[in-house]
Amino acid sequence: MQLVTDMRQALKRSEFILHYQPIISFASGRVIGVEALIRWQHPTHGLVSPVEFIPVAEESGLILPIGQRVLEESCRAITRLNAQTDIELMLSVNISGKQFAQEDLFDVVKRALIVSGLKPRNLKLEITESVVMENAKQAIELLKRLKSLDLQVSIDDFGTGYSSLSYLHRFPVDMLKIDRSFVSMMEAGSDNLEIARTIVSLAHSLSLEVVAEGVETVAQQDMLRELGCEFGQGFYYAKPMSEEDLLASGVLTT
Ligand code: G
Ligand code: G
Ligand code: MN
Ligand code: NA
Repeated sequence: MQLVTDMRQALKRSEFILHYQPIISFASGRVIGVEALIRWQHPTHGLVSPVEFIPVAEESGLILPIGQRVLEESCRAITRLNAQTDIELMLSVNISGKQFAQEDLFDVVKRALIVSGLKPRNLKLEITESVVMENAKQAIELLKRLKSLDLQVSIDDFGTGYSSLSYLHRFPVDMLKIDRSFVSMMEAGSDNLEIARTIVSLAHSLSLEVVAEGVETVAQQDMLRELGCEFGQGFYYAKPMSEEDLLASGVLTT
């Protein structure tokens, strides 16, 4: 397939770049971390969204070398940012299903931490609900092993998978991320508001923190804060941007 050949080239030519989207604390109004989001800086097509190529990268196995590059580069970038600013940012990195099933994920993560010098407590791995639930027993073992590195784990796109709620407490995770589909149409009296409320209360009953993704309006922020959700991420605060723009934008220091 042509796309796979192109992606192999892109990897060699370093056409994959990372953008970082701020995550804000509702309590302080400050940026507490960023999520790394990959883009393909294509020589003719411009900036290509991961939606277009991550599924093919998954299928072809290219997600493994790409994912390793993402981990190392983002850990290095946040180490640099943390050295240049007063704040200590957390870095969230998406781990796909195939990466999570990879034999040496533990070694890949450990290596990224060592080569970058990022403090393990400042790294958070985002794994989707459907991936962790697919093979729950193995997932629990791998998560325990990863967490022995002193990093954190969040369950991404929460609410869209098929969590056995009775099972959730066995997962050694730190945070749930409310999927943006629930935030998008969250109005007073809506089903989405009730779903968000349920997720926050479930999370807190398990001593997990909650971040809402796709926050686009002040109204959404206020409802989420009212529910007790701790963190928000979305266009209302900032779009994903390059490391350079993140520093220049001033969003980290305000
Ligand atoms: O940034 P954007 O909204 O276009 O991202 C779309 C999807 O691509 C999201 O579901 C996100 O989780 C996924 N994605 C973005 N960056 C990465 C990455 O570095 N690795 C993996 N596995 N998925 C990513
Ligand atoms: O699946 P994951 O949560 O990793 O995906 C994050 C994706 O959501 C990124 O592609 C990012 O660009 C996108 N995104 C971030 N903030 C917003 C937002 O406020 N609204 C919408 N529609 N998309 C967002
Ligand atoms: Mn994510
Ligand atoms: Na998500």
